[in-house]
This record gives sequence, structure tokens and C-alpha cells, in this order.
Amino acid sequence: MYAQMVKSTGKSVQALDDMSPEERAFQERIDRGEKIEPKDWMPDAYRKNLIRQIGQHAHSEIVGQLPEGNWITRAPTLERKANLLAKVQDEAGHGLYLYCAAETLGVSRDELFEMLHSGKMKYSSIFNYPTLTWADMGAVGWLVDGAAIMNQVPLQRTSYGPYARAMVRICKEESFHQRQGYHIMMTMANGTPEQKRMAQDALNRFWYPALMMFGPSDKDSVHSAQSMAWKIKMNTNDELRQKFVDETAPQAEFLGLSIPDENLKWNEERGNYDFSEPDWDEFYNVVSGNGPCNVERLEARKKAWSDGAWVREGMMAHAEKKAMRKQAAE
Ligand code: FAQ
Repeated sequence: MYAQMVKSTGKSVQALDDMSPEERAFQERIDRGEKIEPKDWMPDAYRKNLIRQIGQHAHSEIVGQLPEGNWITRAPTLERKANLLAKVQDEAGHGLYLYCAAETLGVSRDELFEMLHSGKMKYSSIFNYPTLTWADMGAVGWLVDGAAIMNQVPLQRTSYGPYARAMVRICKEESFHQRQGYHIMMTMANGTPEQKRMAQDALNRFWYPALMMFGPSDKDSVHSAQSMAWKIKMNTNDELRQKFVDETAPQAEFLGLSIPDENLKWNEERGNYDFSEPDWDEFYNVVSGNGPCNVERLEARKKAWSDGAWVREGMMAHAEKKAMRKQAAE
């Protein structure tokens, strides 16, 4: 069975004293808040870590099209169908910006796809869960795009220029996605008892997987320390998870739905909600390839890649013909 590579490559933060003069100058640029651009010198580990994170992010966008694409033909109204179609198409665009950003680091699109298909690179765990009812389109927009925004708004300030700039447009579109999801939830939560039950069921199934999107708890996060020193990441996984819970709990209350966590409670002293951690065994199981839909998702991506071979070949042949004509005319 297919398995995503679970072994992480992260190391602890390099101390200033252990850095070469170039590395130290590089770190100082980051500390001053300067953007790093593709042709600038950068440590190999910075480049590798960025390729890993941006590549994983790009893969998540295009694998993330699958659970929602599943509902386009079954949307309940023409307006909902048009919105969902636009959203799924936006995710392809996000993948495109991110693959382009990764390519500026010297990795090709073909290599990135090969790493996705062979399981050497990950994509977000959330997309390995099935979308069983129309209410799931609400829950995905509200919670999954909501978690994505929480994670990605700070990434607009990330140190690598092409990644930061890609994030600006992505975040605008994700905000629209989040609102359309919440609107579906509002409609269903205020609809018939059966519709409200479906909305609650979708929240029950997507709550913990959404919390897992932020990654393992800080004590188990191998990349956070170095990624934060390099401003590849702006916040820790637990910081963002807490912000997400704080923002989402009142939204659930407004919908009249209950978050499936009996420990969820406002903590006056901390000024935050207390909440239960997700089941981390489930998380590691899903990122190891054993979630409910891992096999199906990867098969769909591999099929799309092989079905598109004739388009890529045709475009290459056309480009070669054009180049030869240009050469002949010179
Ligand atoms: N799923 O050391 P850390 C979207 C891996 S939004 C799978 O903490 P890091 C929008 C991690 O890669 C979703 N694997 O890692 C949308 C590492 O393994 P590695 C995508 C995960 O990188 C909405 C290991 O665990 N967003 O798609 C996950 O510092 C609706 C140790 O973890 C982004 O990628 C996970 N949830 O922090 C689309 C945002 N969490 O690589 C369609 C950018 C961790 O060494 C529809 N990425 N792992 O083999 C990030 O901010 C970070 O990469 C984190 C993980 C926060 C995801």
C-alpha cells in the first residue's frame, strides 16, 4: 500500500557562532525583515526547507480540489454550483502560484509531481477524509479554508519573496471560500431539522481533522524552530491552532451547533478557549498513508498526470517547432 514518507528531516536551530560568514549575513538580512529573492545566495538547508514547505502546500491545493470537486454535480442550486466550481478552480490557481514559487528555488514541476506521486512529499492530512454530504461543503469552506487562512495570513510576511507574494492573492481568495462555506452552514443550521443534523454531523467529523492541519504539537514539531528563525514560518503550530479555536468557537455558537469537545471552555485567566488535543495517533496514521482516502486521492492525481501526458507532449512539440521556425528565420 502507498505510504507517504513520514520520516522528517528537521534539525535544531543553527547557532550564530556555528555559521559561516555568508550564513551569518543571510540570517542578519532575515532578522532585518528583508525579502530573499530567487537569485540571492541562500543556505542549502533554507532552500531545501522552502521547497519542502511550498511543495507540500502546492500539493495540498491540488489534492484539496478532489473532495470538493466530488460535489460540483450535486450542488443543490445553480448559484451554489457556480460558487463551488469557482472555489475548486481557485484552488488549482493556488497550486499554480505555489508550484511557480517552488520552481524559482531550482526544482522542476516534474520533479515535484514525481515526489508527490511516489509518496516522498506530503500534502495536508485534511484531504484524506471523505466528503459525505452537501453539509461537508459548508464545513470544508468554514473550517478547512478557515484553518488555511489562519496559517497563511502570517505567511504573507514570510522571508522568501515569491512565496510571500503568492500568499497575498491566495489569502484574498481563501477568505471568499471561508465565507461561502460559512454561508452554507448558516443556511443548513437554520433549515429543516434534517439539514441541521447534517450540519452538526459535518462539524463533528471535520473538527479534529481541521485542528490537525496546523501540524503536530510544538514539542513534536521538528521544523518549527529553524523555520521560524528563517521566517519560513511566522508562528508555531500550537499558537495558530489556539487562534483558530478562539475564532471558530463563537462562530459555531452563532450557528447553534456544538463543537464535539466537552472540554471546550472559555478560560478567563488565559483569555483563550481550553480545548482537547486531536488524537495524534490518528494524525500520524493519516500522514503515513493510512487515512480513509489516501489511496484514492493519490490514484486520482496519478491518473490526472498520465491523462494529461498528451497535452504536455503536444505543447513541448509546439514549442520546439516554434523555436526551430524562429531559428530558421534568423
Ligand atoms: N498534514 O515539523 P512540523 C490548503 C508534517 S491549506 C500532513 O511541524 P512544519 C487550502 C510536516 O510536513 C493546507 N503533514 O512541520 C485549501 C513534517 O513532515 P516532513 C496546506 C503534516 O512544516 C483549502 C512533519 O509533519 N497548507 O490546502 C501536517 O514546520 C480547501 C512534522 O511537522 C500549508 O501547507 C499536516 N497537517 O509545519 C485547499 C501551509 N502537519 O515534511 C483546498 C504551509 C505537519 O518533514 C481546499 N505549511 N505535517 O516530512 C505550513 O505552514 C507547515 O508546513 C505546517 C507544518 C504547519 C503544515
